[in-house]
Amino acid sequence: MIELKKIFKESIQAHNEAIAKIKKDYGDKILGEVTINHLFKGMRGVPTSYTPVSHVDPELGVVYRGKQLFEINTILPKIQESKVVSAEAMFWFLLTGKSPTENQLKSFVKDLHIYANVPHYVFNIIDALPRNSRPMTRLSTALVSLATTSSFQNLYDRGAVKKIDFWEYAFDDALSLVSNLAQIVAYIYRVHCKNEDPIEPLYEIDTVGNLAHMMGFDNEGVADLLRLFVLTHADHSASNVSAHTAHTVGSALGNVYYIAGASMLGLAGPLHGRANEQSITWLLEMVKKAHEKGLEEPDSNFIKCYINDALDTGKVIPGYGHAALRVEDPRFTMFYRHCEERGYNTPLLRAVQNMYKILPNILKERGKVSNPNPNIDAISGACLSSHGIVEHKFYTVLFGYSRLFGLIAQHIINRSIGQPIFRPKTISAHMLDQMIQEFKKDEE
Ligand code: CMX
Repeated sequence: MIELKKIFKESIQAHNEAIAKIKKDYGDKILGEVTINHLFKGMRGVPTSYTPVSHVDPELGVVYRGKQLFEINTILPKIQESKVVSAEAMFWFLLTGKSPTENQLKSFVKDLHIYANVPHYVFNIIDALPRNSRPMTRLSTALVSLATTSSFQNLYDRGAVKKIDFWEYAFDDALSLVSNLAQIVAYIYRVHCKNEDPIEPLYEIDTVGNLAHMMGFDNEGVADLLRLFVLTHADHSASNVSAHTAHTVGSALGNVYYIAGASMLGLAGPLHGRANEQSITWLLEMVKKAHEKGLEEPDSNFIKCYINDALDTGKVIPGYGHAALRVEDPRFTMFYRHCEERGYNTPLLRAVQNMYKILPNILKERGKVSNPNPNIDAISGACLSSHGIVEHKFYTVLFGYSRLFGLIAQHIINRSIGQPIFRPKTISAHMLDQMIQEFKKDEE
């Protein structure tokens, strides 16, 4: 048994005992109320899911295991000279709530190589999709196609696994997926975004270093940016579209590959993960329009007019606003500082900075948007672009790659806490009508 599995087993036993006590002592306490408006507002803010992994605080941003991102980057171990925590350490921490030691991290990096083995048919399936398929379609299809390798599914189908042992097989599948992700993602990038040959993985290097290598970037700048991607995108509670999808599919005892594929389709929507692609398209269009007007770069007057025109025609500005946050997204701040500290200064990053100075005030003045501040998607694409990763349609794949670390950790935990099938209640128009009649009677 690899060490992480042993440590997870101990931590989850303690966790489950604590939850059993909470259910016994406080199980009937009320967490919130649901109004009719909630039905028509995406159940915003209604507590529906549980995970020990992360939550989103309206003021602090995402909090992993009770810790903010800045803190996590200082306490978890890094690979060699890297300035950003390693993805393996992140996964360990998300799963167990503990930091691996330097030696544990080194062994875990090696352990993951043992699990790595992408069957060749997966690449054939990725290639077989129509030429105009989006990279996220290729990613989710590849992930679902791996279900044939699921030991959980195969044993479950044979009736050979007891409920109490589900997590062990979920764990093995999950590690296998974590170790194969980089190769799948890099293949989609090289072959379908760049039209170039795939690059073979290296052995004994960390998974993100390997991803950068397989994408064709053998430099620490790109590897560190991708590690920052994992740190900032790895989890975001259990209630956003991708995480909630993962929980729902998993609650029906779907294997980790179904969960991963389904959650990536949720992430692919423009109001969720794809906002980072849309944000970069928006910025590029703004720069292009400024050039057409004879400006070298969009200046503040131009940006103000451009934004106001967009808002007047009912357009949503990608990368701004948030359903749960009420401050500037700390993940945006981390990317901003990452670029500043390294002296990156491309026209796109300058456009991000100028938008940042102007847009929140305009949104605030208009008074409609709950949070006028930037979220991570306002800058992550410009950072990738400044590092030479200019294929915008690929950006959500990198977001998905990073997010899967958290979703996979949540999945293993869900299997070990005996997560029940998810089944909230639907109110039909007929039922609502009946309820309204009752309210009217009460008012009379
Ligand atoms: N530009 C213009 N209008 C915006 C806006 C923006 N960036 N953000 C919100 N609004 C509008 C909404 O469309 C809504 O308008 P209507 O009442 O006409 O429908 C109004 O302001 C109120 O919305 P809200 O309460 O502030 O925000 P929601 O919780 O409804 O939506 C979100 C949140 C993220 C979908 C929204 O802010 C948005 O569309 N932002 C741009 C897309 C984006 O950046 N998404 C990524 C979010 C992070 C992630 O999940 O990955």
